[in-house]
Amino acid sequence: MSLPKDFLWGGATAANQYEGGWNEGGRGKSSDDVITNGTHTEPRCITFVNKAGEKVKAPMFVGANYEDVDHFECFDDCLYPNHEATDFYHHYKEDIALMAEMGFKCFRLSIAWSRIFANGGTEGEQPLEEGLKFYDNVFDECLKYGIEPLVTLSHYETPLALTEAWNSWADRRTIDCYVRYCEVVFNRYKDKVKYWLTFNEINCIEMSPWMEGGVLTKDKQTMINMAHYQFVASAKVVKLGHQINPDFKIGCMLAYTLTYPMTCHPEDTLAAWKNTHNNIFYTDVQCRGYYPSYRLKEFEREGIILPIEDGDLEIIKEGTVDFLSFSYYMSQVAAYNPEQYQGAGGGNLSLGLKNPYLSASDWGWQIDPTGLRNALNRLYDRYQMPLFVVENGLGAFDKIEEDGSIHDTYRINYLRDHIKAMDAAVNEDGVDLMGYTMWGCIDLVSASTGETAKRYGFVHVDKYDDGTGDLSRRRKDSFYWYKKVIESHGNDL
Ligand code: BGP
Repeated sequence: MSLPKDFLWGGATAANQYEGGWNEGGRGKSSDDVITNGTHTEPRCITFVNKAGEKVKAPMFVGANYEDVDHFECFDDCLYPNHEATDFYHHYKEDIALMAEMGFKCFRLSIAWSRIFANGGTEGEQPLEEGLKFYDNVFDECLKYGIEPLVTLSHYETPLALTEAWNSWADRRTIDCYVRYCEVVFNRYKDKVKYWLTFNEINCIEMSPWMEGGVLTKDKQTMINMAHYQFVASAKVVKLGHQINPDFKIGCMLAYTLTYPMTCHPEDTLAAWKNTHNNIFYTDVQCRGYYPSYRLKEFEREGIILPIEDGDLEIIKEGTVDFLSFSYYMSQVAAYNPEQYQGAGGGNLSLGLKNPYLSASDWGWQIDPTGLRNALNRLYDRYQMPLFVVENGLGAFDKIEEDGSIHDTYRINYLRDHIKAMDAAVNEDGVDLMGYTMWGCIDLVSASTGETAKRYGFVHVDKYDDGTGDLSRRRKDSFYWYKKVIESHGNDL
């Protein structure tokens, strides 16, 4: 069997982890410019000076309170891997040529909002021509090779000026800034870009509000306010985009986590379902256009109040997305009595319980290709709208052999099994799937740990965790393998 002829095969990246050039072209700082590198076990930190004048490093996933911050600062004794990242800014021609050599039909990237509006697009601020020109060049380069750009409007970075002004997405005023920014890029690129995503992994708000939108808080009410503002912003932008170009396809983006019950104990099934609800709450709103009852009940129980203003619910209803995109890396296990079981361990994300039937990556992410078929079916059953796998891949240590080759058979095996699962979902189960952009096609910086040693790419970048490396590019074995896969529409695996 094979995947459809117009299937969008390709790779995915994001400006915060790939682009670099953080202080060029008038670009303003983003929330990612003040996070340090981490390791397997040490978390990434947000660095700032507090009201008492002390230097603070607050773990990114736990955060700090906005009230504690006097100002953000980069400290001399810390490394900030996102500043240079893997330097797409200066290598875009070379990188896009490599993508074309593999036969990419689609390249997912994000626009760095603070490259367009250094201060986030506050009232009266003018967009930066140099930033706009950079993405013109990037899109022209893609189109030259027949590669369709897929653009994420906000991927894990927000102009730091908005955090400094009012704690970013914790404040309603950020909606207008985002809409202004989107209007500028929609108008500028309306003849070059057709596919857009409003917020990367929007459901990560409640795990890391800093990563998702530059918000410093530990408070659930603040996170839910943030979610509501992003829902309204996303819906407004979907409507606006369709006015600017009716051919635009604008999607949402979910970090999908398939959760299994640990046993067939009915309470375990409920525990797994609760996890699933937490996960798909975000797509329920963005794809169906209203708040689901299970979450409204929870808010009522916990005294959380949605900051709804006149017109918000109508906007959310009218601005449902055209397609649902998601990332899929692993599955999880839940139990009603989790203390009885061993955790999946590894990394610094919450990974749930250990699944005895699966192996895991070096970062403890439990590898589950069949779970992808399951995920595609569940999402398609629930929403009946086109799906797009915009992230999937294996973060692994790579070794360069003496002759310069990199034999990443583990990566090929991972991707092959996941592509087979997609094929089954499409050809046996009838799922409508638009494409597949594997994550980190050219090596880049890890979002959760800040490491470059956690590599995903078909192309190796000479860049290391101590900041050294000449940034040169090198094809891995998987590069040649993926080229064959695309050429054969997924037949030759
Ligand atoms: C997703 C993010 C990406 C990416 C990927 C891999 O959550 O959208 O930005 O980084 O996960 O995660 P990591 O980089 O932590 O290995």
